Amino acid sequence: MTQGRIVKALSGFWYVRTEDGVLECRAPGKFRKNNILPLVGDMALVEPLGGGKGSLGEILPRKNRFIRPAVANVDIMVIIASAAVPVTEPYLIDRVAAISELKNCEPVICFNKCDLKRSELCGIYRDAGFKAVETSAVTGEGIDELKNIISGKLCAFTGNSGVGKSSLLNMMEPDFGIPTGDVSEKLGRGRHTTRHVELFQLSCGAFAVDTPGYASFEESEIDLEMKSRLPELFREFRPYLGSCRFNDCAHVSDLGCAVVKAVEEGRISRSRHDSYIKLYQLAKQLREWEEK
Ligand SMILES: Nc1nc2c(ncn2[C@@H]2O[C@H](COP(=O)(O)OP(=O)(O)OP(=O)(O)O)[C@@H](O)[C@H]2O)c(=O)[nH]1
Ligand SMILES: [Mg+2]
Ligand SMILES: [Zn+2]
Repeated sequence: MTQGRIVKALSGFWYVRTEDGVLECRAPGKFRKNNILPLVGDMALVEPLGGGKGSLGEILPRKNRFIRPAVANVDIMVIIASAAVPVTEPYLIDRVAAISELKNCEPVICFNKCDLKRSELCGIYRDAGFKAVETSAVTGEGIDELKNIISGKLCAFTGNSGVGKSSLLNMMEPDFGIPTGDVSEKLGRGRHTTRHVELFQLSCGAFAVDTPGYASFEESEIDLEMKSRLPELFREFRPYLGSCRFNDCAHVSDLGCAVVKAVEEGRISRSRHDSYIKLYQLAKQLREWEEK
């Protein structure tokens, strides 16, 4: 048995980088029986079978795991957004950021295509306590800053289709040559250029997962744990939690709510609070449904 990291998942094969190179592996039947789904980013024990092939033996314990993108052991979630076409909704950023916080994974917000249009949102995220970078995969602006942030970490590049996840990776390492696609084609046919999840090793010492863009984050990530912890998953709410008039304050519109007061006084951004309300309502439905 040798140990390695799963770097790609494609059509029922897992590709594991080991000391002897990348091995193409199948999962044994016991994985399916025990409901074990290996993920890109996983550390695994592998039985080499010769000829560049192997068999997965065991998945080592994970720091965290995401359903969509399907990745494990993510240190940093790089949420790529764009103010140019295709424009990213703040709600998408906030949803992914909250889910990342829940899983002990640091969200970093990257406003790409700044050569076309600068985002007005960057300040909102910096004020809220996030690292936020403006980048361009065309001019190279912000690329070094992004490299510094992700250096030595396993990070996942996420964001709606066409924001430039693959282009940014290519800008960082021209050798990657990852296929990228035309935005108008993506919008027209709703097609993703990137179809599978793959982990790339960067010369800055980072490991980056390129993922297919998605229209909506997997709702199964929004569970009861997320519901109970939702307010603290919005990091800029934390100083106010505990100062509301009612202990069971939902921080939505309640009388005497310290969070709502901070929104009204401009200390918390309204768009972040709007996203909180949407997630709160989603999570609330989930509980009502589960209790039936
Ligand atoms: N002007 C400009 N165009 C960009 C930038 N980044 C990406 N693009 C263009 O946007 C289009 C989509 O880029 P991709 O890198 O394929 O986007 P993606 O996020 O990987 O998309 P999916 O794989 O479908 O999820 C391509 O035509 C890129 O050339 C940028 O910073 N500036
Ligand atoms: Mg892509
Ligand atoms: Zn409150």
